[in-house]
Amino acid sequence: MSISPLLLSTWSFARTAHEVVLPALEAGGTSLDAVENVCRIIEDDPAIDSVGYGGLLDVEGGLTLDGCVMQSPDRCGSVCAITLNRHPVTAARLVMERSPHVMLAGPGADEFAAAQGMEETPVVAPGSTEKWHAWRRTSGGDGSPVGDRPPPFDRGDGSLFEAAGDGNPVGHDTIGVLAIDASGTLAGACSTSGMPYKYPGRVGDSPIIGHGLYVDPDAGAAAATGSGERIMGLCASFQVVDRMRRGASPGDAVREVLEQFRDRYDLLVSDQVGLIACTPDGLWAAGALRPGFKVVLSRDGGHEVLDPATPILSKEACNRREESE
Ligand code: SD4
Repeated sequence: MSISPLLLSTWSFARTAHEVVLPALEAGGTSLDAVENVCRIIEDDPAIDSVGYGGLLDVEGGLTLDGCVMQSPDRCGSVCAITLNRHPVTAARLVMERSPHVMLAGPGADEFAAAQGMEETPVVAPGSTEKWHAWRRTSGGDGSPVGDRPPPFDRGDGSLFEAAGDGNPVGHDTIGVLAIDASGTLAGACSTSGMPYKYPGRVGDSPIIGHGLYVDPDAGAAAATGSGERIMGLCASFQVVDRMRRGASPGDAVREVLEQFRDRYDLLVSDQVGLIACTPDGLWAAGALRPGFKVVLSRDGGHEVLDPATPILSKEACNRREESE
């Protein structure tokens, strides 16, 4: 059976990458190549300060990148805390295809990628260093929280982070991308520079199979974006796919998992979680705890930046931590 290929990504900054990658997918390319290539384009863009080159630094001025790729429970790969090149999803694919492991971390992951032929590329963009210095001047530079402030609000034009006038970012976001190719094969990938000004060594949900990404070839695929420390507590992507495996629609699966975030955490104003999901036959859904999340959907030669379904929480409910204090 021939399926209409589909690309679905988190955040509007994915649109330009979709415009490059969709034609190849529709010409018979694989979903695995598509998700890797979407991530590579975003990882190369120094204007996107949450992924790859251009990612915001850690508290000590270093940059570590995380990413993963998945086709099925027995075909997945991941790297975290790499520092020598800006393409963690490519490195993760190499782990999947050329190693007996699923996940490599830190120097071992860098060494493996280099041994597989990945060239070193500059990872820290000049703009990231400038932003780090500005943050040091205003925050004290000790990694202490800069206050609870709203998460990023995607206006749909591809830009997300907006310094709040004091050099401090207002939140974080990452690229999660799901694809279906003409043969009906699913693939997903996730790539991030992690939380801005994180403690060195911090790893979030994005490169961890089942947290930032999960793909079951028979049931569907899901990816998460937002507060990694929240997403990791609920195995969010696995939960979405597992619900679909047991018969839920993508929309119901996304909504039920987001409701768990609402019900099981005392959320900060800064906490946002966005989820995307699709089935092998092309049904899809997206949702978020709060307004401000957008997705890019590409199929039949066209691209749309869309608001997901109504956010789970009202604005008032999102602020409940403040209300309780
Ligand atoms: C993380 N979830 O490291 C990742 C990155 C991010 O939206 O902010 N994603 O927490």
